[in-house]
Amino acid sequence: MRLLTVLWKNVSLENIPRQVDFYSKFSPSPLSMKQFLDFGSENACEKASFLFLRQELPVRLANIMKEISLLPDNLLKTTSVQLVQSWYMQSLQDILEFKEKDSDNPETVRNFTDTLITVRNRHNDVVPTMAQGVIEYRDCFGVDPVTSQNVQYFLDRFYMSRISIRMLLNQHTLLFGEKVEANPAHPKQIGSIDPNCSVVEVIEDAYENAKRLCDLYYMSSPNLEIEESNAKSRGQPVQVVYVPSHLYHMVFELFKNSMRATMENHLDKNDHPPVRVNVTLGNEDLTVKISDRGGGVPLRKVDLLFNYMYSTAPYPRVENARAAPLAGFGYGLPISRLYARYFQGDLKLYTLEGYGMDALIYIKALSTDSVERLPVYNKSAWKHYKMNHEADDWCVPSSEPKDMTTFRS
Ligand code: P4A
Repeated sequence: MRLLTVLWKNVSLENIPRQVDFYSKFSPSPLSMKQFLDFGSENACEKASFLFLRQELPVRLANIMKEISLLPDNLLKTTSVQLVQSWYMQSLQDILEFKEKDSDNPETVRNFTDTLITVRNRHNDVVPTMAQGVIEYRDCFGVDPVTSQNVQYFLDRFYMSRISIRMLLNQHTLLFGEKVEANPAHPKQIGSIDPNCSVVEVIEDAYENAKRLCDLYYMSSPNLEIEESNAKSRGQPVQVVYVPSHLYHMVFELFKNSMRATMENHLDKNDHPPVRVNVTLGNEDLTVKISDRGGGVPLRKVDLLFNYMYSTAPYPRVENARAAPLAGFGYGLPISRLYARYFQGDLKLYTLEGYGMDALIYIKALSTDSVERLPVYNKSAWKHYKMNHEADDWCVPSSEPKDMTTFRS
């Protein structure tokens, strides 16, 4: 009976490893902002989106599933990673069922949208579940620089893949799904994209919500000072074609960090230096700088703030454990950086130890430059997992400076 089912239904879970091999041989196709907008314009075609996604989603899923399967056995075999892997297999199977269906049947196209909603919900808890896998691994085997580097490489690619897949799922369901999926609060958005995203409005919104958390915990909070400059159209507000929720995610995270550092660095006074934000639109870049006077961190520790293995709770984290609500931290910074990089931007921290931190978000000013940045599974990615880590090609500084008298003859 089982055999019959397998023969009859081309797509079965038993068959999934073969499907992963097959679809991972295709490279994902990065979309530009313009292409996202075109899918959502007046002549928006649900069928075209369906035809694109039933190929592209399996390709993106299979590419990253290949990388999951290359994880070190000790990590791959944790119950958490097994669970995540099973979600990916199930979702790949669910979507592949539409490969054999008639794209001219409106019911097929409607069922597809429902399937995408199911898939999106299935993957809601991927980030905390993966984090749990890292905790399980760390509790058993500890942290060493090589493992930390490999986990960093994998999770950056894995979460970037996830951001991109959710972007595709959200666009399709927001544009073509039931009315409940549409967003009445933002009628001018094309799915999750705002063609005229007002950067300062998003920043003020994120500040207010971070301030609320800060007030709850510290009974006070730093003020906000915004400076806006538009070098392209002087005096005009800075706008960009962007996903407001991505921008919100990044600045909310940075505000929480700046507020926490500011409050902890000025515990005795009730007068706190403000958090200063500069929003500038140039020809190529839109830059948001968030500056605080929270004392900064030593340069040596900046990379740790982006490190998945070191910043996974409940292991001791970078600083003290006092700041509970504002430290809802965990993967806040590394994932914010992925949101920035997803459309070819970046997020950088510049520390001035003893003074404060400058956090910079770079966003492409032109929608023609905003193209998805996607990981691809190939020989070069494969090497990263199979590489044997040889000795570093930089000297290890000795703690004892050599006594120069040694060299006297
Ligand atoms: N100084 N500066 C920052 C932090 C400290 C900071 C900090 C102690 C460290 C860890 C943390 C939150 C803040 C900042 C702005 C940033 C990032 C870090 O964007 O002032 O949570 C783990």
